[in-house]
Amino acid sequence: MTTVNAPKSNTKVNKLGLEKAVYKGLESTLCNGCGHDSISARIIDACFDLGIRSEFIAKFSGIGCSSKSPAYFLSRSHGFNSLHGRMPSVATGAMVANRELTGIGVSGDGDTGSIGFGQFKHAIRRNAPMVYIIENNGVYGLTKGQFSATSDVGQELKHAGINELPPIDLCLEAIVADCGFVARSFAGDPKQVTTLLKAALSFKGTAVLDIISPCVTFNDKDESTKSYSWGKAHNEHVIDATFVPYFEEIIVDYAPGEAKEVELHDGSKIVLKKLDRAHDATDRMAAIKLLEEAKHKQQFITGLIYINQSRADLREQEHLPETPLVHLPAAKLRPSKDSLVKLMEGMK
Ligand SMILES: Cc1ncc(C[n+]2csc(CCOP(=O)(O)OP(=O)(O)O)c2C)c(N)n1
Ligand code: SF4
Repeated sequence: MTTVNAPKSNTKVNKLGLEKAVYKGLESTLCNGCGHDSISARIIDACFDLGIRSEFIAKFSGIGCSSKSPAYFLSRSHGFNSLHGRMPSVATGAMVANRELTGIGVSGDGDTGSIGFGQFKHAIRRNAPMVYIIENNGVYGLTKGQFSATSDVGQELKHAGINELPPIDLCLEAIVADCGFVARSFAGDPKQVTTLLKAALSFKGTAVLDIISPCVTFNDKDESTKSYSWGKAHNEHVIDATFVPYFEEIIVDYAPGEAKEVELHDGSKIVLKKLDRAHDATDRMAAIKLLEEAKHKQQFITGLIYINQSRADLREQEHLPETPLVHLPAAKLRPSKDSLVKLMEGMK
């Protein structure tokens, strides 16, 4: 009998021994060049680099081109494509039911800033454990180019006319709602998006990541703050955030003394490098002021804008048992007949 050795593959594998291809999804049906596809690619990169097991990820979305995108990454994960604006409540329920899962919610600026605005605020208020990604293109892409709640005032769109309403800043709204992780990036900045995604995936409460994601079909005019050209010209990095996973060697490429380290719950660290603006991401009021100032200058600040790890997440608030609720037998989950009788008696 002869033994044939399988040819050794030179393809890079992660700490689980998995190739990046394992983290991919279906072929995208979005327009060529859509910023949402770049974000899907970054989610694949981040999960591959971190060595996350796709089977322990649950992807959630609402309705929109952005909300279609979970089909294009992590095909081995759980997924729920919910109703328009309803992603946060579906994700909240699933995260409570199964504490073993890491949640990734993908939403649009319409899905979050318009119909789902209340849901967005309440998920943050509860500190539902999930990465909440807003693929922000300042337009309703799927329904062909209406203004969204983040469209610029005075902006003109072919069919919608001129927008007279001021935009909602979703990072500002997240900080006001007491979100413990608020970051903004630009789909065309792969390094920063991947870094922030890795940090967000290691955060234990709601981590909001607002990513400017140009809609090449309905909102890519040079004067739009959500276009590629505007993004490239006005993208001001507030901090250069370097994420260092706990299971890898710590590698830093900048001089000691310039960095500020924030330790995340799982032992991994995020190192913040102050650039020309001395922004302290742990200072809530400074973060609000920064965003307000940027709004007036029509700039978008990118990087980790605010971090606060002191809030208990929803699972802690609910005192969930170690065993995920989905694995508990019905007898343990349902109140006993006696306790229900007592409850009813108490209401008489
Ligand atoms: C209850 C309800 N209202 C309206 C719609 C129509 N609708 C579908 S997607 C969408 C907006 C999508 O915009 P956004 O969330 O910004 O995502 P994008 O397509 O730009 O990625 C709207 C209004 C719907 N599907 N359901
Ligand atoms: S319409 Fe816009 S948001 Fe939708 S897929 Fe095309 S480029 Fe992307």
